[in-house]
Amino acid sequence: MVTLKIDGHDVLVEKNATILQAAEKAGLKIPTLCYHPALRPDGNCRVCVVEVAGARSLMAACIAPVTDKMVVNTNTPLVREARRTNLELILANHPLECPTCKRNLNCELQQLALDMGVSEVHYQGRQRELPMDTSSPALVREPDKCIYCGRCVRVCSDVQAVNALDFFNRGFDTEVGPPPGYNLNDSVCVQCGQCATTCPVGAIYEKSVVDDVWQAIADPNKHVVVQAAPAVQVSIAEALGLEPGTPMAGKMAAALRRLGFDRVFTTEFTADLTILEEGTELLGRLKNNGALPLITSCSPGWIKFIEHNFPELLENLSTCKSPQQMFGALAKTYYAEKNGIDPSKIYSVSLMPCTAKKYEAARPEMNSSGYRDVDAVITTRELARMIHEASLDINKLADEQFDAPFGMLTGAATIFGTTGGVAEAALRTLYELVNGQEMPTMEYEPVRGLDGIKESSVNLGGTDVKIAVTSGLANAREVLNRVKNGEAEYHFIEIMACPGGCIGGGGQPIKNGSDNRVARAASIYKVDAANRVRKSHENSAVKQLYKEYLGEPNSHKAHDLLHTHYTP
Ligand code: HC0
Repeated sequence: MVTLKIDGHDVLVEKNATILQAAEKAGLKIPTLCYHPALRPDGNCRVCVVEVAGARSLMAACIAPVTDKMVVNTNTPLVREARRTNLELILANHPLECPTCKRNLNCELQQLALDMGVSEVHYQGRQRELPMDTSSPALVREPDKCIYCGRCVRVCSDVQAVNALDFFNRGFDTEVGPPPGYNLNDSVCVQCGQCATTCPVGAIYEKSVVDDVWQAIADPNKHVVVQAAPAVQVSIAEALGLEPGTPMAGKMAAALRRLGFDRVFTTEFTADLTILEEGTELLGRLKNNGALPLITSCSPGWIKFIEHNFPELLENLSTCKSPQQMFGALAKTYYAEKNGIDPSKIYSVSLMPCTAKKYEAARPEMNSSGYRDVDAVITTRELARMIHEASLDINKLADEQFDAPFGMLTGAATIFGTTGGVAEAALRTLYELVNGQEMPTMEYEPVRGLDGIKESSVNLGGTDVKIAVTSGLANAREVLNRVKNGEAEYHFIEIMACPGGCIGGGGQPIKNGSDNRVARAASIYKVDAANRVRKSHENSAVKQLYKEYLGEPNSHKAHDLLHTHYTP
C-alpha cells in the first residue's frame, strides 16, 4: 500500500493503483472521456489531467501510477485551464448538432462541457464530411462525430478479439473504423454493438427500425406480435431513469400493449423450448459419439465470430436456432394456424438487448415459416425511445401478464439473459431427465457470476459431463484455442458474445460510462427464484406445443422449424 496526498487529504491505496483510482477512493470524481471502467486505460484525451508536485507537466490521472508520498492537486487554475482547452479542442472539430443527435442528453462530451462550464469554443476547428456507414443491418457509424477516444477500438480488440476497428491515417486525417475500402458489413465486425455501448458520443449506434414498427402498428391489415428477450426486463428501468436492475416484466408487458402491439409474448417461452431441443441434441451426441463439445448457438455475434475465425469448429455448434428465431418460425406457423391468422399478415417484432439480433433476423436462412421469420428487431434503447415518444409513464402502469400461448415461461428461461444461464437451465432439465431426480440445488453456483471463463463438471447417468461457460469473444477465442490444441476437453460449452451475456448486450441502456451488469444479473436471479416453475421441461405451454404440433424434441417438424446449419 502507498499513501499519497490528494487535494490536501491523505489517501491509502494499493501500490499499483492509478491517480484516478486513488481519487475515486477519496470520493473525488476527476472528469474523464477516453477512460471507461471496463476497458484498458489509454490516456489519450487528456481531460483527466492533474498537477503532481515535482512533475514537469500535467499528468493524465487515468494512466499515471501513484507513488508513495506523491502530492496531487486535481482542482488548480492550471488544471482547470488545461482541461477546458483540451475539451474545447475536441469540440472545435465536433459537429454541434446536439438536439438531433442520437445521444442528445446522454452524451459524455455534452455532459463534460456542461460540468466544466465550457459554453464557448475559442478555437477554429475544421468539420469533416466523411460518409456515414449504413451498410450493416445492426449498426450505423457517423465518423464525423468520432472524437478519437479509441474506446470502440479497445473494446473491439481487447474485450472482443474481433479487431474490426482501428485508427487509420495521421493528424487531422485520422479516422477510426474498419480498414480503408471496407465498411462494417463486409468487415470481420460481428455486429455485437459493444462499440456502441462504449462510445461516449453519437459516432456509432444501433440502426433503428422504430419507424417501421410504428408503421406496422398503424396498419389495420397487420397483426403485430412482439417477443421480449429475458434480459430486457431487468435493464429497461435504467433507460427510463429508474434504479438499475429494477425488474419490470409486468410493467413492460403493459407498456408494449399501450404502444399498440396486438399480442405481447416473451422469448423466454422459446428459451425453454431451446433447452428441450438442445438438451436432446447433447444427449444424442454423447450417446452416438457425435461432434463434441456441443457449443451453444443462440448468440448471433458469436455465430459470426466462429464463421470468421474457427470455421473448422462449425460442426460443434448446436443446430438449434436461437430462441428469437425459434419464436419467429413458430409465430408464422403454429400460432398463425392455431388462431386462423394469415401468416403473411403477421408482423413479428422482437425486443432484444442485442444489436447482432438485427443481423441474425436478416440472415437468409431465417425464413423457415415461408416468410422472413422475424420482421423487425428493436433494442432496449429503442423501446425506451418508443415509450418516451408515446409519453407513457411506466410507473403508473399496473403489472400485466404476457399473452398465451407464448407467454408461459419458467425461471430457467429467465436466466438465459445472463452468462451461465443457458448451461444452468440445461442442467436443471438434463440432471432430472437423466438421473431421475432433481438437482441437489436449483442455484448452480459454478456457472454464475461475471467471470469471463467458468468451468464445471456434473455427473449425468454415470458420465462426468464437463462444461465451460464463457462470455466476451476474447474469452471465447481463448477457450476454443485450448480445445483446438487439446489443452482442454469439454462436452458442452456455452458462449455468449457480450461480456456478462445478454445483460451486457450492445443494445442495452448507456449511462455515461457506468457499468450496471452486476445489478442486472442479480435481478435476473431474483426473478428466477421468485418463479414457482424453474425448470424448462415443466413449461406447460411448451409441453402443449409438442403435443399439438411438434411431436417430440428433435422431431422432423422440430428440425424443419427450429434448427439450422451453419456453413463456412
Ligand atoms: Fe439473449 Fe437469447 S438470452 S440471446 O442474450 O439463447 O439478445 O436476453 O433473447 O434468442 O432467450 C439476447 C437475451 C435472448 C435468444 C433467449 C438466447
